[in-house]
Amino acid sequence: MTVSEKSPQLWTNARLFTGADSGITAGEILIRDGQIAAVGTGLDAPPEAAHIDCGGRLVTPALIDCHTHLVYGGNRAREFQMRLEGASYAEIAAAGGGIVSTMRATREASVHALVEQALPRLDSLLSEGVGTVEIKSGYGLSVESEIRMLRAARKLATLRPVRIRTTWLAAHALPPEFKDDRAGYIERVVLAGMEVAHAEGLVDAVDGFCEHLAFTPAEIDRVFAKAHDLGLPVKLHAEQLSWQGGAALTARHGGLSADHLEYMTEDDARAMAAAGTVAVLLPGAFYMLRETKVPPVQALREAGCDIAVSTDANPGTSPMTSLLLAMNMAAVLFGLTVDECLKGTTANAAKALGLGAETGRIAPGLAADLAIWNAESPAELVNPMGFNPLHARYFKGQKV
Ligand code: DI6
Ligand code: FE
Repeated sequence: MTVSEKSPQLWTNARLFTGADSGITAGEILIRDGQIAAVGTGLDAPPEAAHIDCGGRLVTPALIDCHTHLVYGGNRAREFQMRLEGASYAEIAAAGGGIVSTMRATREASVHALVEQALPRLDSLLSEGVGTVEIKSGYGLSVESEIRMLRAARKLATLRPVRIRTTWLAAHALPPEFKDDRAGYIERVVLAGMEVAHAEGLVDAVDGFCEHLAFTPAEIDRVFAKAHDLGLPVKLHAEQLSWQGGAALTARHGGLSADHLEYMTEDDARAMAAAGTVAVLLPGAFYMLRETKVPPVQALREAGCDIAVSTDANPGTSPMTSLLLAMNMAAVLFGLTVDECLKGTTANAAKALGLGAETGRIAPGLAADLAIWNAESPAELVNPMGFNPLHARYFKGQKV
């Protein structure tokens, strides 16, 4: 049976992980106009409603990857090989590698080429039931090429059934031409470019990399102040390799999320919880860098901080395009529970993007972005490594 976008649907015989509560419940979903109209049992459906029998399968909100660098040029496989053969990160950087090598390949690529290179990565995410993806700039490091990255990100949303949120991350690294002029880079590229990109409707949020090898809290503070002037929400790569105070800074600015967080403190967790700033954990980067400092998950729980999980898909430190694998790694490496992993890729990931009222839960009024799994319980999604149990994905009520 074909189900048109407008015709109502009654899904029956489902095991629901709603994202709103823990665990699963047996239930039904009524969908109208691409939105969830009702959730429960014994729902009243209009006579014209299409009936979809879920066959006792697990149904979750479509997954949300809330931190990715999916758009970039080239790859860093050769550098990976060099590191395996004993080269240090510094040697590779000195030989023109690292973020700067991706910068060069990204600057050389047209919007079309960036889209073509990103599509297979996007398709990898979507094939696992993802319905919303955040994509950052940050590999162009000039106004023009950062904007090109975000145009490519927006273009992806016209080519696939997916919701894309774009993030201005010009404060990712200092390009070589500004090596001796940090303030000039912030002023003329990060801040000025933010304004231009925002005027073109390309920016949903503003991010930065706060780290000894990237930008200081004082520099990020300026970036955030500009974001506020433009009415844009902020988020930050914080305490990934060392403690810098970025998480607390983000909380002070009422940020959507602070991400990575291996080196965060209990005070940071309390500040983030009080500000409603989501803690986004990125086990792919932890794994690739062979990091040993685990983010303080118990402190986040005790503080009442919402936790999300994401791929951090990027060519250098997390060349991973599987959100299911990210969940498995968050469980095994960081000690998250199955429930935390699922909430972290649905309800809390939506909150990290400011989309909590639009998607990420199975609740009335939200988009009917849903995933049906060949599974009976959420643990069956988190446990396997490299296995995809997706049965069907729906985007705004349409099977895709
Ligand atoms: N944190 C990271 O680990 C990456 N960016 C960031 O903000 C590094 C990205 C790269 O090496 O290309
Ligand atoms: Fe990142």
